[in-house]
Amino acid sequence: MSKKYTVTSALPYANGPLHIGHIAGAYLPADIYVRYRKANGDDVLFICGSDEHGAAITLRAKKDGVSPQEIVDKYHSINKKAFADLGIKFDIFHRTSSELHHQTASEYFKNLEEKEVFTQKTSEQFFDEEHQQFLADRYITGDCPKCYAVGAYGDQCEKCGSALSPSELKNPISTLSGKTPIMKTTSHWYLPMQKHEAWLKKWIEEGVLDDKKHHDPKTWRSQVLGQCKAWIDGGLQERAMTRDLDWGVKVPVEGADGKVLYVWLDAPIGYISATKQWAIENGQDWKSYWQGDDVELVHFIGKDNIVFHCIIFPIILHAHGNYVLPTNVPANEFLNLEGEKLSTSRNWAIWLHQYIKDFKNQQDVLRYALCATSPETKDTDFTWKDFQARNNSELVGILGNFVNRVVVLTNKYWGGKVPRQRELTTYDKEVLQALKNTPVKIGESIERYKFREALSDMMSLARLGNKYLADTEPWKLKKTDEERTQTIINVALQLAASLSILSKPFLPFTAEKLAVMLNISETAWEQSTKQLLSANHQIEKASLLFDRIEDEQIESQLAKLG
Ligand code: B3M
Ligand code: ZN
Repeated sequence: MSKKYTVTSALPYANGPLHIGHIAGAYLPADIYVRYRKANGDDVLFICGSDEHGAAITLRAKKDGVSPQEIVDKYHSINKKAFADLGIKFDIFHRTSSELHHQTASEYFKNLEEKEVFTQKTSEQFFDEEHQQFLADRYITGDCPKCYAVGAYGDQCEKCGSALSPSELKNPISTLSGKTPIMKTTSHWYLPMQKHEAWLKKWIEEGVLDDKKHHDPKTWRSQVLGQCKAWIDGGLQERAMTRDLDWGVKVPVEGADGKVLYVWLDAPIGYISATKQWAIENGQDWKSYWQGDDVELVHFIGKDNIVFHCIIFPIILHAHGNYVLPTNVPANEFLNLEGEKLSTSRNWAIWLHQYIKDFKNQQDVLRYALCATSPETKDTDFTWKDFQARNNSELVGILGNFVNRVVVLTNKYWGGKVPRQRELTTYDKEVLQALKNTPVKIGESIERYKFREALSDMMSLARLGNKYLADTEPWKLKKTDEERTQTIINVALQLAASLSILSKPFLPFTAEKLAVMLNISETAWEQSTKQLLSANHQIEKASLLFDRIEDEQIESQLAKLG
């Protein structure tokens, strides 16, 4: 059986639109990875969907005075469209409010409950008497015990960043009624993570699972391993897997009325239910992407989701049995904007749907800028100036310029017919050698989740093409040496053709335009190592791949911030 790749991107909460921080964190790298693997002929399934449960959604609904369902319906479709507009091409973009998901998560919980994976326990929790409701952490505000800021949430103080639990807050207030909540006894299902410490440690630190080699820990990013180790060494604890809330997947046990699964239990199961939905729609077997030795599961996420994907979900998968565990979790660090943390409430963000509106047909410019500054090993900064410079000097100046020159000359000299290659100089051979080697190099970088490096290798090939033309000056040779001119343009055209395949994971819209311009249909990665254009092949007229971005556009974007 051939290997299968199940690739997931974090399910975005359907409580607001997407911004560039989300895209850089979990979606663009995954899309590049998947596009490359597909071009490589691998069997890949790319899974995502909306995370539609949890207090983030109910709070948002309350604020807007509408039902949670209305909120998730609205943002599910906005986000689904924004992803498609940017060329983030999931095989399925599902949703956790769907019946299939509820059923899947519910069965999963029952399975674990029967295996006695959970412990049940009662505790005292905040309760709003006026609303007759237990209060999720986010529903309680109070004074921070660490920095004394007012308005800290039950799970975190946004002023000093401390992680809190609701009982630590001074002067707690229910956000529902504005009154002081009382303490009331409630019972919940807990996951005793400490029981799983031994095998988890082996799996994470040595890449060994059930006495078998599972993956090479050296292939994991150091910050991911670092976070996992810190969690494990800090001592794993039990964590409640259910909540008193009326929005979510109902706890499928008698007498558990008013309780739902913790959103971080149900959301990752959303990857599985999405796969089921895809399988139904495509007449496939979902299990073959989740079970069996030949499956590689890869989770693309932001760093704030590491513990859920590297510890909690693996415990859930392992406890159930049969399921594969992730072979890698290439989590990204954060992307800042103009030197500051992205903030939804301060509108310090670039919204994806807004970008798509303001920069028509320039999706690839954002993809390029975000990949080039991808926060793979540390937090990085997105600035509009950098975005402009990357477009004007790299996309327009290098890739666009190279393609334009060679296509224009082919049309001008030979009516768009690819000229013949004659005797090759050492320089020509060097260029063709680079054409042969670069695809392998890019592929290796992508397989190691080094997308910035991969992008830079792709651009190096375009840069080489540009330099080759500048050095050989075929426009000067045309009058004196027809054969030499033909050879140079042929070689340059071969590079351009190869770039139409190599640029596709990063710049899919541009790659398509380039393929149309060169009138070629090859898309397989392996083809990009070859000279794809034969003599006399007819190409189209030149059209610009990229447009310059002017200062005024950048200034008007900067004015929108904050
Ligand atoms: N919705 C959290 C987030 O966007 C969450 C991811 C779920 S992945 C299963 O940070
Ligand atoms: Zn604080």
